Amino acid sequence: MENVVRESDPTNNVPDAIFSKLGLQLHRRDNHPIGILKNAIYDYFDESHGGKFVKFDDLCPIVDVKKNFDDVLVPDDHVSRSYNDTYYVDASTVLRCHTSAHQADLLRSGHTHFLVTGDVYRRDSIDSTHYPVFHQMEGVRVFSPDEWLASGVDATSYAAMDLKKTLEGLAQHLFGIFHKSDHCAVDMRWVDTYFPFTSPSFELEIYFQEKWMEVLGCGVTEQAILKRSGKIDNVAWAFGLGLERLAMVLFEIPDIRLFWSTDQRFTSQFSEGKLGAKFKPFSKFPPCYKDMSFWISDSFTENNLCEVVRGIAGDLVEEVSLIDNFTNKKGQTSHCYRIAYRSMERSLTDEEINQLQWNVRETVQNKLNVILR
Ligand code: FA5
Ligand code: MG
Repeated sequence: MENVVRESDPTNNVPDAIFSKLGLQLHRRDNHPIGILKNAIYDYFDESHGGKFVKFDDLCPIVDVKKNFDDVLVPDDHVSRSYNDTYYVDASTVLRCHTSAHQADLLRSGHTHFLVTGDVYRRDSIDSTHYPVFHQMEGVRVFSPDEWLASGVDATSYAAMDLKKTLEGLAQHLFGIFHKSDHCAVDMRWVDTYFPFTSPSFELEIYFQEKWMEVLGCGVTEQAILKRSGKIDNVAWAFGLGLERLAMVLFEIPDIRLFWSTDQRFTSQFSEGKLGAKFKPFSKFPPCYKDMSFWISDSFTENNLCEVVRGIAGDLVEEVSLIDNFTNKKGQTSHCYRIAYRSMERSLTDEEINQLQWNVRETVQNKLNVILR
């Protein structure tokens, strides 16, 4: 029945593979790395804030556009609202693209310290640290004037300082020693950034697999959000952590697809409360690379390409990367993408890969309005 409804609704862009992830709730499994990490973060907040943080981990991921965007001040023309970036169930309903979708409601109902953990959904690129379904934990803390007045600094600086201190404390709790030491467990840095719902805003990056990887976004909550929930004299901070990315560092999990593996060789390596366990790769099969070049049209987007590739190859695709891009004298633009195929669980045959690539080429040509070269 769902299929009938979904296919007849032109505003629905949720493929079956994504739809089938709804309800799996990896974050509520105590023996799964995502659940183990969630519980460790709970422990940290319980210890540091005496159990003041109220926890939510079962809020429905299907939300109104209003909750996901308007309530957190995302402008009407912001890219994240587009069908290219977000999964729409219908014109006014989305699969939440962040746990920030619940901030405003929880503030309105009077909460001042809370954590929201859940599965979130995004049309995105394909590589070892991006997956269309992942898990975030949102944290929000509201301060009352007496908390910053005594400190002598202004409300915003006070909240920003407390935010960074709290998250550095979390990093210390999870990884041991915080940066700037030769003996540190991980290298981290703060980067200034922009979010519609916070100002100032920051990201925390961790050095992983020879690159800086963003693990969370955070900042001081925009006053408009607090005012709307009746908190006129307050200041607040908020953060949203990517649980997969933190878990990859903590458990040394090399590829984000592994979180979805039901292979015993993966699942048996993790158990409740064991944060330190390092993942032992059970195999490393060779990747197989296939390149494809085409003339793009104005409507071409990389997210659409990734959606097609994932629709055909599923978790057998490891990475899609643009390796060449040029515009000729006639103004036509050509892209060359390299697709890396590799299973996490077995060897792929040449035949199998050729068939996948053939299907990808055909579908790209038919659906994406491009001309293969
Ligand atoms: C947000 O989602 C903001 N809502 C976070 C926030 C909350 C900021 C509260 C301020 C206040 P961002 O789009 O950067 O921000 O995503 C947050 C984290 O989710 C990223 O740092 C990253 O760790 C993770 N993430 C984002 N996209 C993916 C993806 N495709 N796969 C896996 N993890 C991802
Ligand atoms: Mg970001």
